[in-house]
Amino acid sequence: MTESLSRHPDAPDLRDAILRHLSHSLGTRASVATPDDWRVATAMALRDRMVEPWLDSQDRTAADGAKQVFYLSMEFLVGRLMEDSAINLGVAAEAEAALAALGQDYQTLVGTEPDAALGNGGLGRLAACFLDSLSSLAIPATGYGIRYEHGLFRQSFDNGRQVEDAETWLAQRHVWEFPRPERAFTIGFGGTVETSAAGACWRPSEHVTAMAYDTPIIGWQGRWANTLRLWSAKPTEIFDLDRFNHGDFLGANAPETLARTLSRVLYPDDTTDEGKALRLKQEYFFTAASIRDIMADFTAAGHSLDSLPEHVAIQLNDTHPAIAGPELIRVLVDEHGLAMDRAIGLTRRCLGYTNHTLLPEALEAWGTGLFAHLLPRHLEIIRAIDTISPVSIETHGTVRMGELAFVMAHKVNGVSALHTELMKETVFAQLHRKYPDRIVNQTNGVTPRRWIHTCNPALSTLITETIGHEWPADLEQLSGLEAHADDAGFCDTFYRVKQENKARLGALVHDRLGVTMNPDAMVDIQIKRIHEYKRQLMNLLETVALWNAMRDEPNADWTPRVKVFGGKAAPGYVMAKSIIHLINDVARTINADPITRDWLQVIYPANYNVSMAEIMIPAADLSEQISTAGKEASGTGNMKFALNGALTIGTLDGANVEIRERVGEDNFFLFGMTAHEVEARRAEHDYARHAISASPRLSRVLSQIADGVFCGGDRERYAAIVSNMYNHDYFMVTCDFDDYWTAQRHIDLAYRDQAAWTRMAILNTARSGWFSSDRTILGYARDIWDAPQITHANAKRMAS
Ligand code: 26Q
Repeated sequence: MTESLSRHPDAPDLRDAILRHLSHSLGTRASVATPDDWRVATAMALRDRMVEPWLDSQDRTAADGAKQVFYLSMEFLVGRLMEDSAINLGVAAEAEAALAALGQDYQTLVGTEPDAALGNGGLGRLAACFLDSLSSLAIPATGYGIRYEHGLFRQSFDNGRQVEDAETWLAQRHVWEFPRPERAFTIGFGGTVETSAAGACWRPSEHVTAMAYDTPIIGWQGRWANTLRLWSAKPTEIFDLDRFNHGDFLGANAPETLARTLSRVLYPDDTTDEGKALRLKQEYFFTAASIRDIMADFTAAGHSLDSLPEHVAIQLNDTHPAIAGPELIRVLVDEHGLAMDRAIGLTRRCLGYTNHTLLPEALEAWGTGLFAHLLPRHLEIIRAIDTISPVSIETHGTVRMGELAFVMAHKVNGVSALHTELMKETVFAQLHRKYPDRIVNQTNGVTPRRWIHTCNPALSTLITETIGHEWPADLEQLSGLEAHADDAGFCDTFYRVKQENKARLGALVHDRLGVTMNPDAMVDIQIKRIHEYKRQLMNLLETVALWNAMRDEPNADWTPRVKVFGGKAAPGYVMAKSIIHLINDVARTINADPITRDWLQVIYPANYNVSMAEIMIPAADLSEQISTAGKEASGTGNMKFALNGALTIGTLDGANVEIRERVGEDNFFLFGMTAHEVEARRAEHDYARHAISASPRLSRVLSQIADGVFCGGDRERYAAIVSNMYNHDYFMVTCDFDDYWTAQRHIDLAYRDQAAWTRMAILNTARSGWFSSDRTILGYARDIWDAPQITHANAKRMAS
């Protein structure tokens, strides 16, 4: 076998590499290999192709002495890696042919890879898109996070109720990562601080080891690869032999137990802050390991400490790693002997902070007592920062992480234009007055490699045939499609691509739920975490109202629809779980109704995740982005839908505002109150009761739910939901309902003119190129990091 790693592989090269890995890495042969053996051998063959560009990228960065970006995030929701890797390496067709020659189906193998679900939702997926863009743009960067043994829980439905099970992505072999036992740091917790003339010295009482696992993140066309470095907790000592010898068998296991729990599981709450000690320990664990790692490389390079901000940009993905500020100060003061004020100044020039929410219940705060107990030296440092801060970080017995992150960062950014303006008006109003240049906007984006090219191959082919092959690296080129919006041949193919993608979703739905989707129906999708502010309930109430209308007039000419839902609720979020139960009850009732069966179906497959999104988004005609205005910081699913030619029904919230500006108001279905109108309405007495009595349609639906129409007459089951609508409709479902209904009926009419609809869909794709995460990352690099792009990266590799 003469396979060469330095030239572009053809199918026989990859076939040989797969066979070599089957035998030499997995100890088996083709005749007896299991499907998982084939998947792993293929992944290894692809991984081989990443190593050279990856090591070259590291060499280039070191040789240039270039500034590096360190992206600290509790979550990286990467999903599967096989297909994206093959595509970014430019070897997808070769891999498919190699496997075919071996009697294996590439798509089937791809589908058996477990999703790496190391995140809850938008924030984690954004981090994964950013990694892809940082590599595709050849910006030297490292993503730092936690190698959770168990990612986000697996969701199933038991009689319509959500059930959670532990997720086990590592149960199948995971070959994308390289364990680095030599990259390990001891992380302390608790203990005391000794202060002497020489300074302060923290003596922790507990220790764990943080060990690195590195995953290469290969960029578009395989020119550059950055590293995702995830920390796993290991015991500093296997067990306490002394305690064991004294008969304390359980106590002897204590170091092991602490270590195992630290990186065991991802917290499944995607907004509410529960203030759990283990969560704070996780935050400190991965942040401290990352800071130690950054400083180890920085000092090894021989730079002076004063030049730290010229070499290091650290981005905090929300406040979860906000302890990075005090930790870096601690290292500079206690370990390198810097004065406190100098350390604070240097640290601030390194740090940037991204805020992802304005919801008060989601702003992290920890009890001072817990902080003093776990991180006594950091509390002292925070008190020192407080002496120069215009607002108190420590107040009323809590340490507020938002204020800490703001004060310790030189730039603070929101994730959409509206969100950034609301940040200035609300949570950070006082700090913004004091530091008017600190808050900047960086509207989110998504990677076009995964979210068009990989997940929608038919659309990708059509785009390439129409405007050439450069768009995945320069997404604004999609505007070139606009010239074809009136070209009958192009429109016809665009329409057929959508129909094919609907058929692909139909197969998934049939497989999971046994329901046959009407191929002529409009596919209307809402996929995201279940939250009251995202208003899945409003969508469902409208679904019931539509069902009523159809049954009232069974001879009318209805526009057929499939309403698709997907998403998980935090296990402790009772109202969200009740909404899931209601969606499933309504789905069962409506799908069994012979009167409406040709017009209305409700589909809710369990365990929505990245891979399911990759099937659903390309199939959508209509994207539901219906949050209460002012509550959704940005949204990123909204962008994926628009890029894949779905029209949006949405409020003026988050990035919807910017999507509408770009695609044009005629190609976007707007409804609902604005953020300021919402605030004003909330001050009105009994606003929900007024809205309900003014809407016979809504009153009827709420009565049906109260009467137990969807659950065999059980009047108790949804009493809390109904009472909430009347008495505490904080998220204004009732007030926006009629406007939402009206917008939906406009959509019914619009969909009947397929040519006009397809034209609008094309304009959505053509005008959404700005929502590439490449544009977002270039914005961070320019406005926050001052980070370079290494141009002509590995040019010689490309030439060959
Ligand atoms: C905090 C404390 C304790 C336990 C969990 C958490 C926690 C975990 C995850 C808090 C928040 C999150 C995730 C938040 C999130 O995903 N926010 C979303 O971020 C997206 C990317 O910017 C935006 O598009 C969405 O609008 C925003 O909701």
